[in-house]
Amino acid sequence: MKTALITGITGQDGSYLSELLIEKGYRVVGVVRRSSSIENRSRLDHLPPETRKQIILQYGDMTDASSLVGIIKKYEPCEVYNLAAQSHVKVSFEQPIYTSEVTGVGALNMLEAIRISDQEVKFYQASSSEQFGKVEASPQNEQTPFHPRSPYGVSKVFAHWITVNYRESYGMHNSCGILFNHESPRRGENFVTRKISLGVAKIKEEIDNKLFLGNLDAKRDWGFAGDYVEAMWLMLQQKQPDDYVIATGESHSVREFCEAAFSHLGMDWEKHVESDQAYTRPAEVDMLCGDASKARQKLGWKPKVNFKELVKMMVDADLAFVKDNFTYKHSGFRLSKR
Ligand code: NAP
Ligand code: G4F
Repeated sequence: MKTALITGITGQDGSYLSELLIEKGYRVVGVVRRSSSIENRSRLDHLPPETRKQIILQYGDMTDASSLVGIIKKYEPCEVYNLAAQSHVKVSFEQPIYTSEVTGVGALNMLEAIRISDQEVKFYQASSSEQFGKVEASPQNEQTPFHPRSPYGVSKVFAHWITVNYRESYGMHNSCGILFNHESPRRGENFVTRKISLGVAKIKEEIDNKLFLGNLDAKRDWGFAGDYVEAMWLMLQQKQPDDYVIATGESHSVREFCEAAFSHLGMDWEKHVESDQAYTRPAEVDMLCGDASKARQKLGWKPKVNFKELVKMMVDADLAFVKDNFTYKHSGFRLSKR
């Protein structure tokens, strides 16, 4: 049985990738951080017991190189997917050094752990469209120069180039997936799409009345996370390692996402959305749109879920979530069940 190691297994992508790899017959080892609560396993909670048996959770941290060395030695994975990161762009302005240690140097810690193990490992690095930042061409492809706009983006550029450097220097099978924004009902609640879908559901159920957002003009190329983890796996099945842009090729503004989400539940977004400077960033990425032709040609990958379907999927899931988790009290307040 093949063993795959996933860092960031408790995150959005980690959970979808685990399911995919288990379906394909892998034993999955996931790196988890020690936390005082077990809440951060919630994205794996829905897995049936027989699937859970194929997942081993092992304590470790991207900033603790010795833990990564120990994990590679102990489990001898043939594929390593490095998804762990402090992945929130705005938070990276508040914690720039921490972000660079986890998101940037963390990747190098893993590459070193693999290099000194002398094992044959295929490595996937979760690169990001944030690396394009203040875009120098549109749509962005593998040749577009990087111009990151945040400590997160800069850290990802470091992780990307060190991955390429270890490929060129040591002949390692390292591939970078430059993934554009991808979302799902499992998206963290402080990313804009999920913030909107959850906000819409709470407003529909009269738990809230307003949704406060930052820059509505920003445009993103949004796809579905379940489609994108398939591309990660495909990259590691290639004979030659390489770097690929993964995107839908369609770009929509935050405003358009709001319009689509509110109108799906028969509401007018303009009555509920208000602007709040607290959610803007010191430097913004105005517009991202990816060209995934190389992935289509070489990996045979293309997205299956379009923008409208994604919005509907997220809003429907959050409406069910809100109905399940919030209850009406006769006093007139609605209280969270949790
Ligand atoms: P996510 O939901 O924020 O998950 C991040 C994961 O990293 C979590 O499992 C988290 O663990 C883990 N982590 C954070 N700090 C760590 C540390 N010091 N040591 C070990 N693990 C740590 O992110 P995602 O959306 O799934 O994205 C996966 C990867 O793709 C990230 O690297 C992200 O930067 C990158 N990416 C994402 C997108 C996107 O649109 N989603 C696009 C391009 C690239 P806890 O649960 O303990 O916090
Ligand atoms: O949802 P976001 O926070 O995602 P962002 O910054 O594009 O980063 C995500 O995608 C990257 C891929 O390009 C990943 F690498 C990264 O890890 C992460 O997953 O914000 C999207 C846009 C931004 O322009 C932001 O300014 O939405 C705008 N926005 C407007 N109001 C908001 C809000 N973003 C957040 N999080 N919260 C708001 O209230």
